[in-house]
Amino acid sequence: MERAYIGLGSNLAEPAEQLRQALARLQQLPRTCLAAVSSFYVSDSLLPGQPRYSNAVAALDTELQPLQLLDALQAIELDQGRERVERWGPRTLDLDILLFGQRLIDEPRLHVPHYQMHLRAFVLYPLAEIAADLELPDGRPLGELLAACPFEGLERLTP
Ligand code: PH2
Ligand code: MG
Ligand code: MG
Repeated sequence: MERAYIGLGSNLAEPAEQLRQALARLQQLPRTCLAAVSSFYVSDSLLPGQPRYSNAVAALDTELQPLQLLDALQAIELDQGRERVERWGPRTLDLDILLFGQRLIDEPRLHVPHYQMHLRAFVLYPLAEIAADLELPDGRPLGELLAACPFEGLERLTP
């Protein structure tokens, strides 16, 4: 059993509803327990000219292997109407494996820790809500990353 953290994001078709639907699906994953969910946060897209994003982070305790989990997450993305048109294009649902235990994964389909998660307020602040004492695989404490990443521009929605 390993603890994985999943970043959820949506900026199309009722984003908060997309996140709620995705959480219901995460709850039903085989050999997996949805252990914790952060509040939802709203922020501008990193790419200008797109609708604002809703984001959250979930903790999963899973016996799935990383690529099995990735397959399951991509199936949920597709079921919720994800279309891969352009990189970083607007999306109904994005489910990213942020961390998988303390593993470093560098495969064509999967890079863990997730690329640039350490720089993104919409990942770090929800993650800190459910895993305040976390350390990244390189030993950096989450608190150190937060201290270097202003909360500015994030809006936390009350649950
Ligand atoms: N995801 C992106 C690009 N930009 N901006 C915010 N605020 N939240 C996201 O999840 C996000 C983004 C591509 O994955
Ligand atoms: Mg993403
Ligand atoms: Mg993604």
